[in-house]
Amino acid sequence: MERRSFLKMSAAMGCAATVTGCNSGSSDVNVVPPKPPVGDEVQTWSSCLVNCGSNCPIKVFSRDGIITRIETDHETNDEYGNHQIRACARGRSLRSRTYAPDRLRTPMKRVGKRGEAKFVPISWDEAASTIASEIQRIASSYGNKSILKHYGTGAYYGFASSACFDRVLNLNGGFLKIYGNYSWAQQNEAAAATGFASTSGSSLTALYDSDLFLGIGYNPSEMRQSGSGEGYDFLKALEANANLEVIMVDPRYTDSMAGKESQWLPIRPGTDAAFAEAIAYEMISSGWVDTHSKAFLDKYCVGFDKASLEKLVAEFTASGDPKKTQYLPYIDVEDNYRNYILGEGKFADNGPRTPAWAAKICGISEANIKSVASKIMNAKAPFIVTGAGVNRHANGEQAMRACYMLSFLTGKVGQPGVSNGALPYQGSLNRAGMSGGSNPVKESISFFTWAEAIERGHEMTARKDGIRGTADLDTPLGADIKAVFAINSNALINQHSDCNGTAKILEDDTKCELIVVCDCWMTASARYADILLPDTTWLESNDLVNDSYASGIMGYLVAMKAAVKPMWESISMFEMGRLIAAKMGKEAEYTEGKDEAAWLEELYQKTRTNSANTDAQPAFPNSYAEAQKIGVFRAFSKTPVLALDSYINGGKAVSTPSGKVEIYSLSMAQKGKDWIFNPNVKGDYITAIPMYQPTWEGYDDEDTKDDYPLQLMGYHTKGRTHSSYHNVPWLREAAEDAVWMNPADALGRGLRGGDKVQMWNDRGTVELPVRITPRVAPGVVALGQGAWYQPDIARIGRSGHPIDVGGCINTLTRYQPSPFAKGNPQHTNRVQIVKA
Ligand SMILES: Nc1nc2c(c(=O)[nH]1)N[C@H]1C(S)=C(S)[C@@H](COP(=O)(O)OP(=O)(O)OC[C@H]3O[C@@H](n4cnc5c(=O)[nH]c(N)nc54)[C@H](O)[C@@H]3O)O[C@H]1N2
Ligand SMILES: Nc1nc2c(c(=O)[nH]1)N[C@H]1C(S)=C(S)[C@@H](COP(=O)(O)OP(=O)(O)OC[C@H]3O[C@@H](n4cnc5c(=O)[nH]c(N)nc54)[C@H](O)[C@@H]3O)O[C@H]1N2
Ligand code: SF4
Ligand SMILES: [Mo]
Repeated sequence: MERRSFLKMSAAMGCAATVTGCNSGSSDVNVVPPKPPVGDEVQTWSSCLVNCGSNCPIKVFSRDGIITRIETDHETNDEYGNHQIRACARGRSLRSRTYAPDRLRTPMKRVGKRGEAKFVPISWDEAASTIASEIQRIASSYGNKSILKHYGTGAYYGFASSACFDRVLNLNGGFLKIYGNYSWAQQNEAAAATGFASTSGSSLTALYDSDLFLGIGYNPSEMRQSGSGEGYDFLKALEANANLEVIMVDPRYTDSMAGKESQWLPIRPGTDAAFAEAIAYEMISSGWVDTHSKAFLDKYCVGFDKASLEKLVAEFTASGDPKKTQYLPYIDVEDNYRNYILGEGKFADNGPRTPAWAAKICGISEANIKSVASKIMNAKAPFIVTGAGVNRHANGEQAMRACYMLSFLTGKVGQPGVSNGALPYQGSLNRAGMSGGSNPVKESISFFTWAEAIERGHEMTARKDGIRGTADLDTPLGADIKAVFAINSNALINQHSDCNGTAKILEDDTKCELIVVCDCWMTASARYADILLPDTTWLESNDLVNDSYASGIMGYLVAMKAAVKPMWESISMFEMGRLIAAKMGKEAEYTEGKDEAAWLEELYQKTRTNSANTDAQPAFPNSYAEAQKIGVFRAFSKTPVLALDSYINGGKAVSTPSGKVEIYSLSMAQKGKDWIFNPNVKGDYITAIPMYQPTWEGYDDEDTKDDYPLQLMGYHTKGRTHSSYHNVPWLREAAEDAVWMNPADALGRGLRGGDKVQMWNDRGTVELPVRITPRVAPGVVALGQGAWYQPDIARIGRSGHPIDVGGCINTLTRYQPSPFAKGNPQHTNRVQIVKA
């Protein structure tokens, strides 16, 4: 179908075909839709605080202290820019989630073996005094570095957030910090090394001025589903610019396509760098770069060719500045991008990165690679986005950098309608939050290496393990992790790699001696707790929240008001922190003399005052109580934001060591030489220029290909936000949890759609249904991440582990930190599948 006619049809259909919160596109924009009848119900505002990047407002109706129904924002006339921030199917299921039978009702302590999930109820008094005395004991026996506040993103509250636990742990002398995150670890490092932030792309309103969109692993319709989110901004930009050619590169045919694309290029996971390099080859070998963009590359970038690196060496030498001269031993002028792509100089043995070379690796035909290259060269304003799916791989850092290069090779970054390859700009309203206090512990570990640090934290170093904050590259962290606080986190087991391996580390309670889990439901991670703390849910909470960190161009604030009383014995995280601090004799320092209501009023007033000085802020009433009646405050700016505008058009240096966009990354060159890598892990090295890295369990990995012929990749599914919302039966029906397989791969295995299959590798076995569909590339299988790990100890799978009948992808993923970011490669896996 033509893209234009699809857009007309999709407008007519509304969003019936998808589980999104996207808006109807009604042409009669001046009509505010009728409000749902209130009757004798009470209506309050809450918010969905899950980690999807948006915190959508939620309208809650209740009667006699019971939630009767959930509605969404219908408050405006829905004209784009003043549109409704509609919740997706997940947010609308919050009544079921709040009343789920597996809600945690009282504090509990473990009585069986760790992981067996045998608990008995205890009082809040006992929970608080156990935690207080345990953290005091562990800090004095092993040091504060042995206490970890784990990664956790289940609730983006304003003040009743996990920062309450930071306060408690800081009052106890501090804790081990983490850097990076499961979302963007590799791309954050890749972007910083190149000269920008990973979220510094042009705004999607800049797409109105573009004629070519290239989305590499970019799927906003499924991963930014808010009715005012990035998915909606993307849809609006496509509608506004019917001349835009849209090319999508993804192993899966996603909802971001669904007829809206001009071309889908299914690619093999982890091979985007090869695809990008072949496009670069076409652009450079044809002489196009020399005639069209060489002047741009010379002026704004370093590392394209030998001359640019020689110039850099001369400048650094002349500067005498040790901040610059420290890099001189790491610069090899032969190691430049042009040589590499053309297969010249020191790269003569590699051969040129031609489309014929890349096609064999990435699975996109030579003709299609050449056609994309020529479209990029001919475009007036190419807008390229590389999504974070590309970063969550074994070679994520270099794969991202390789894709970023394409925008710079055009020489057009900084011009209207052009982006730099990063994720699009997002608008946001600021709100004040509660500080976690100051942490005297200076060391930090990569978020991903925490379970390893339970076993060998004492010997982990910067050089081998990316530890930060130690005296030098070889000074060890010097402590194993002895206590873990998993606060609104399911990354204790479910969201971390290698569930079976992690379970083994956690089960031994002589290693990690204390595990505290604070959640609202009995999740896979909650089963591994020593002490379980039941939190109130969003619908039972008062707080002030903003639109979160990736909510599209619209910024907003929601003044939440509890619709119902805290259920059973659940209390807020603020109250939990207060109880523990009191047992430590530090209640006054913790509360600073304020109760929840006083904190909320203070943060509201700070937010109001701060925002009075910025543009386009909504008007806020005098008190928080008045704000709660209004509920939602929004601000939108249609003015396009351009990537790297301040550098290209404003002359402000970027924050790389050279101050320029680094095609040759000095920090990567340095770490690539100074750090120690594991020679037994294929792909464990860092290069100064982006290069396609064949890796362990990659497409071309001979070691695992025969046993595990299929590449398995995860994706972020509409049915959940990570593991959150897994326990809502409606959503399990609406978005099937099945592994996607191409008909060509199903044929040889005698599989039919809906069959139950077993999928396994050396790390585990899962059992789940198969969905046979051409929406996934041959040789690749895909599974929505986040289902709850549920090992059935009565049944041992082919891998030798209990079969995970929950269907959690992390039963199959490998714990192997990536070379530079030490991040999570959770989309890189190989598996075999047979009928169960
Ligand atoms: N294989 C694979 N694994 C992945 C990913 C992948 O793509 N593939 N993605 C990774 C990414 S990007 C991320 S960000 C992580 C996310 O990992 P997590 O941060 O663990 O996110 P969730 O799974 O949503 O779990 C959050 C927990 O918070 C709880 N929670 C929700 N609301 C509240 C509340 O109000 N109070 C409290 N106390 N708890 C609450 C939920 O029940 C849930 O147990 O997962 C990572 N894991
Ligand atoms: N519905 C929903 N929305 C979410 C979340 C959720 O769990 N559910 N999680 C939220 C969070 S915390 C995050 S970090 C973001 C994550 O957002 P992303 O990282 O963008 O999400 P993914 O689904 O991992 O990957 C995006 C796309 O990349 C594709 N992809 C994977 N590997 C490759 C590859 O090697 N090459 C190419 N070209 N494409 C590839 C996937 O098929 C997918 O369509 O989503 C957020 N939004
Ligand atoms: S999951 Fe995300 S898009 Fe859906 S309602 Fe919640 S915040 Fe909005
Ligand atoms: Mo994430």
